[in-house]
Amino acid sequence: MRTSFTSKSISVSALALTLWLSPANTHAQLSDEARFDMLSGRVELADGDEDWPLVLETIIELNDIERDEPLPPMLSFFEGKALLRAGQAYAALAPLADYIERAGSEGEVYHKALAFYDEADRDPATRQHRAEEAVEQQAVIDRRNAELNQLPDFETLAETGTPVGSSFHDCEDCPEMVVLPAGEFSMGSRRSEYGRDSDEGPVRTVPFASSFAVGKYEISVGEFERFVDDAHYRMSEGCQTWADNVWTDERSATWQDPGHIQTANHPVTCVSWDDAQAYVDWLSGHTGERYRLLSEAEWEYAARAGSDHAWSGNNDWDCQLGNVADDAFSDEVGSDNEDRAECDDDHYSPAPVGSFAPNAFGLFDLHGNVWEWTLDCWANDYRRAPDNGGARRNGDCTRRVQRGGSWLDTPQVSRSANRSSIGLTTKTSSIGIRIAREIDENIVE
Ligand SMILES: [Ca+2]
Ligand SMILES: [Ca+2]
Ligand SMILES: [Ca+2]
Repeated sequence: MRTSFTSKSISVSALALTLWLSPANTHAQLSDEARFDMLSGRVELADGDEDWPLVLETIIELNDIERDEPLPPMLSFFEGKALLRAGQAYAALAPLADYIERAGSEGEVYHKALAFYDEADRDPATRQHRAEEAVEQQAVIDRRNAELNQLPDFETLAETGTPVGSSFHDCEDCPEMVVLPAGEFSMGSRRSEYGRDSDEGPVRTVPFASSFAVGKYEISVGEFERFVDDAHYRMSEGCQTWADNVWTDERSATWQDPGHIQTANHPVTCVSWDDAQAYVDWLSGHTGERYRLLSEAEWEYAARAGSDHAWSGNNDWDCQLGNVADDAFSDEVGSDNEDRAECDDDHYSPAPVGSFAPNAFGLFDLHGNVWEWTLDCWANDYRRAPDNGGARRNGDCTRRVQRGGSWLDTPQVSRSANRSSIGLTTKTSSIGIRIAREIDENIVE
């Protein structure tokens, strides 16, 4: 049973109270650990006194102390209870859920936490909040559907003028595609680029003889769901998910439950290269068009969108460019990687697709959010790579190239030139899908 921290912390609480009541200048001299114990004791006493504002105020102070460990679960319990009693039922749900998940035993406090959670869940204010959220979400979906319904199919687009840069889709529920121009670009990075790895060279010119189309967004959970339902597609068990600062092989994790919060509009993750292949094969059959993953060269061409900078159009990262490990991420996981983005992009896990600015080709989320599978077999550099923009079929074909970095990688990892590889059958909560579609028709440039 865990009605207080530990017997040690009870005696510490008494000490803490003494210190707390002593002159204010004593506080400034306390070590972070002693201050933590003192404030923890204050929370416990304030809870006993039913002084909910003081509980909440003190937990904010505790959060400001720099420590390697997350706050003890018991503090989440006190926070949830205080919020509930202070009339903030909806806000109480998260800390109570955190306590229930991390409690580690099912003692008296655990059952109290369950009861508080139920109370907060049934509260009219929570219901009101949920109803408002549902209305907002529906409005986003309606707006998106209205946009999609106005998209032409490719033939109509090709008849009506200059399709390069325009969007189309091949069926009502099909992913939105953008026509990229034929052309050439310089693939790879210069030695002076910060964060560069030796596998990003030798730099070479890659031509694309004809236009092709690229998915405007990463494939979303909703789009993948249509495939799974229609094809009755079955996937292997498990996925590597990121929890408590480590990768865990989670048997119960799936693309529907990848260990982070998601809606139909979030990018699908926990999909293997084979799953991505199955998706494009299904979409090709469904539409009668040739859909596939991008080659690595096509991916970098799409990501650069005419730019030779580290990130499309920029040599300095800013948080408008995409969803990477940023201040929000560091706060959530309690880590402080010095290469993380020193700004707040507002997402510590994947963001709904299209939440950030598009690049000059009108494509979203090439930098960060989720990694994207490409067709190519892995090789350590570009020697012996195809010179026509196609996919590499020599090298280690048990591994495929992934591009673009993700929500838990640094901005350097999301650079246009960065490369990485991952086993064909591996699924992680940081890798997803972007698709290409071949175009046979003559394009008006
Ligand atoms: Ca982020
Ligand atoms: Ca991405
Ligand atoms: Ca790399």
